[in-house]
Amino acid sequence: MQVTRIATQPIEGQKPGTSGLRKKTRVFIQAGYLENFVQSIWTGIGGVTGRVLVVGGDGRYFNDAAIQVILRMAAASGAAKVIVGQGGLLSTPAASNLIRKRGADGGVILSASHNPGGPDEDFGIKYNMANGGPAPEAVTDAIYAATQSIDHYLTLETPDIDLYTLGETRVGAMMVEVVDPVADYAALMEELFDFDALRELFASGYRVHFDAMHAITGPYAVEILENRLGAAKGSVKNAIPLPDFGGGHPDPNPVWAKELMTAMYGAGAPDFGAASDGDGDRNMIVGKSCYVTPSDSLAVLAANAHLAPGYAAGLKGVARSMPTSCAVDRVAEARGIACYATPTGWKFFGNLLDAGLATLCGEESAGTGSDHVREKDGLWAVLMWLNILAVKRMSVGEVMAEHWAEFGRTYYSRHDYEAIDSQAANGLIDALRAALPAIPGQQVAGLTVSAAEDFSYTDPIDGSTAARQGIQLSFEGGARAVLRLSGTGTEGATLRVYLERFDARDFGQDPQVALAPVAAAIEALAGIKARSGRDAPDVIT
Ligand code: VG1
Ligand code: CO
Repeated sequence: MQVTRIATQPIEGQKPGTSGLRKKTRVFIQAGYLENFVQSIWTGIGGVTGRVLVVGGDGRYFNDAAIQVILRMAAASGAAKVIVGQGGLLSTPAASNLIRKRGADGGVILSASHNPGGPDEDFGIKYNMANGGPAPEAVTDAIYAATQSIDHYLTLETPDIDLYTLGETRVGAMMVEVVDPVADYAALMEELFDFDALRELFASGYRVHFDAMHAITGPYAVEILENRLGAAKGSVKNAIPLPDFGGGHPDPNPVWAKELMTAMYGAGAPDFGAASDGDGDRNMIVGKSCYVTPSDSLAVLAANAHLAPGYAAGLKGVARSMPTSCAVDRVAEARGIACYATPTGWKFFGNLLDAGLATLCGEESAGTGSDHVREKDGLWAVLMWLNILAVKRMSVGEVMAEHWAEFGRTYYSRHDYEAIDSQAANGLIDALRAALPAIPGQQVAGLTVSAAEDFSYTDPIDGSTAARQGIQLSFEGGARAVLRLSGTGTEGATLRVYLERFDARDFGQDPQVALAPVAAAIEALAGIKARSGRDAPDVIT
């Protein structure tokens, strides 16, 4: 088989964002677009000669074709072996686990995660390191630099590789091993959670509604919840991964997982509801008429993790992204463990997990995970919740009531202004940044600003820094707001406004009502309506 050298030139804009490179599928399928980026990954990581990689994706449109390109290019550049999920499928946490379990040098994950899929929607690609976690900024910067000077890529002339038959085949000098995408992941979950207790729970008639949103977690959830744990057949809804996710947004929140919300808030609701996203790393938890915000979910898991066998020894520490609510901080304080605040994006948790400084991590965007892999993990969070509920013999609502009674409630909401004009969005952040020194002490809409900063982070392990990670405004009395621009969108800019307010006594308010004063203060300070041209957020979660 022939290695071919194809001349190319740099393509603008191949800069990885919060989680890899995401673009419209139409952009990705242009001749040379994916190839340029893949060759730049090889360059950015110092080459793939002799290396072992894991490759898989969430099954969205272009997943299979992209994997063929990557396999040819890995072989042409001298990789020793690629381990690929059958049918090209791997959830993000399962890929992370495979990299770790098989001692691979890294992995390539194809997904635009919670973004919709299809020819007119989004595609994405990211590189994960030997620890199973997303490449840190030093590596994504090197990859981006390579995209700016690339002049050729290497590929192998070979027919399409069979991704459906399990086992090994040779492609040139490289071995391709097709593996069951679910088996190793399911085995890991059995190590962490009390499957006997969960089987008993389901045997007693406990009902779950898991919405896989026609994305990657379908096969994982059917195998674990229905086959191994005995949840009723059909508990996993929308279980077949589809290239366009059935036309939906595979983003597990009350807006996009409407079907689940309707079931959980209706008459005869099941005991427990959950959903995951495109690539299986996010989770949404909802009890009977009781939606759990991701920030609260992280706090509840931190307070109760020791009830699951894999965490019986307690937690070494916890970490949250900076915009995630401070609910988990209160648990950490009460338990006497450290709590770290990092910039948005799972890559910032990697060093804390590797160094044993944190056991649990979470993000307000429905991402929770632990040191069992180096990615957030949707189904893991679902099993952790179920394990806790099985031990406590409580409903989700009872667990929340107990939690707030002990730690107080942090009302929380995120307001997204999607696909607004990029210049307007940057103008808004720039103006706020420029005004920061003068903001503390100001009275706005009845609230007094106690601190205002542009968040920057220094990694406690390697000393790397990340600046300009979001404008954080704190108010007297324990309210806080964060404004930042999304790094995963593919159209214009998306402004995210994160709002929180602590209440030690009153737990029964509607979050939007409880947070209205904070939202009003932010509007007064940032002028979102005028600058974005929007009267209200597009998505409130
Ligand atoms: C969003 C979330 C962030 C998450 C990232 C990747 O990023 O806010 O918390 O880590 O998506 O998640 P941004 O830059 O758009 O705010 V996933 O599940 O889409 O890989
Ligand atoms: Co995801």
